[in-house]
Amino acid sequence: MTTSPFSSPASFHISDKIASAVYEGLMSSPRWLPSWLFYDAAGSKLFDQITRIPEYYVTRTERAILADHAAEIVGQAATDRALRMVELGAGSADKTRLLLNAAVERQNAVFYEPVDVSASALVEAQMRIEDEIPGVIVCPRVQDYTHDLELDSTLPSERRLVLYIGSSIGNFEPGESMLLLERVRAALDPGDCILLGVDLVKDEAVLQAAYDDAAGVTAAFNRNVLVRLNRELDADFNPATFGHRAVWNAADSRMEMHLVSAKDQEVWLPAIDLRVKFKVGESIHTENSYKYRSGEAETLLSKAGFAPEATWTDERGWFAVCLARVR
Ligand code: AVI
Repeated sequence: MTTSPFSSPASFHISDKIASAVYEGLMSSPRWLPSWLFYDAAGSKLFDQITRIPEYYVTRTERAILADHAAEIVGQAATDRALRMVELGAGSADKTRLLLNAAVERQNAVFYEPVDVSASALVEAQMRIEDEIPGVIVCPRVQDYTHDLELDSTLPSERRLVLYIGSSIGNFEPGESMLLLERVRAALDPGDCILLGVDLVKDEAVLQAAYDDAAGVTAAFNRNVLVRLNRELDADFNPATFGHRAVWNAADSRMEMHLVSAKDQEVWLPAIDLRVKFKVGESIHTENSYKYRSGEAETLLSKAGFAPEATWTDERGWFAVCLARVR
């Protein structure tokens, strides 16, 4: 039996992963929390709302690119073989659907392998997709692709296309995104492909609005992390006393989200035996969202062992979808 470094009442189950990440982040200077903490049930719902707010151009722009080029992307990835699609994350709904539809049109039936840590998200994706697109056979895989990725071998008549869309790569630090792509590459065979969606550097005002929308949905998404810590670590954060701040960090080419304490205050997190004193104006850094310059995603893919083959972008040059093949 492994013992947790954090003591907690038997009735109060806490995940060691959350406990140690929160402890480390809140003890650091400046303070931070990992952005994966956003995605509990409420946070995932809020993110879903974000994808539909007028200022958040990311989802809409990528969807338009995929809608325009799905058949071409699928055809180029497949060459003369049958495509098998893997998605990192449990299905980005209508964007994935565009590619699956194109694959079904091309080859009548397609295997779709969503990879996610959440078994329930996978079941939900499987039911939704099999229901909506006849011809798609869903093979869910419960795995944490941020740590390891294992795929079964394919038939000689098949080729894999891994979808990593939605600018998800942007939430990883540069070293981590390289490791992630190398891990994907190692799980694939020569000739298999990856489709990577990256958000591009653009006017600061556009970025700022996308991460600090007028309706306050992103602010609620950011604060929800404190609600989660209250529930899961029995903490006593008052989320209303932390302001949402979104800033463009030009030097590091990333949008940052912070939670800024509106007053001097002390927060108690009994489950990890931690008291944190915040000064007014002191912040918790909760997310980085990296934005790429033209050609940078291709360079990253190249360094990770892929040969970039094609990039599709929108008219404004706000988002790029890159197809690259394992050498
Ligand atoms: C999930 N990820 C790509 C989003 C992003 O844009 O970095 C998360 C997000 N954060 C604030 N708004 C959306």
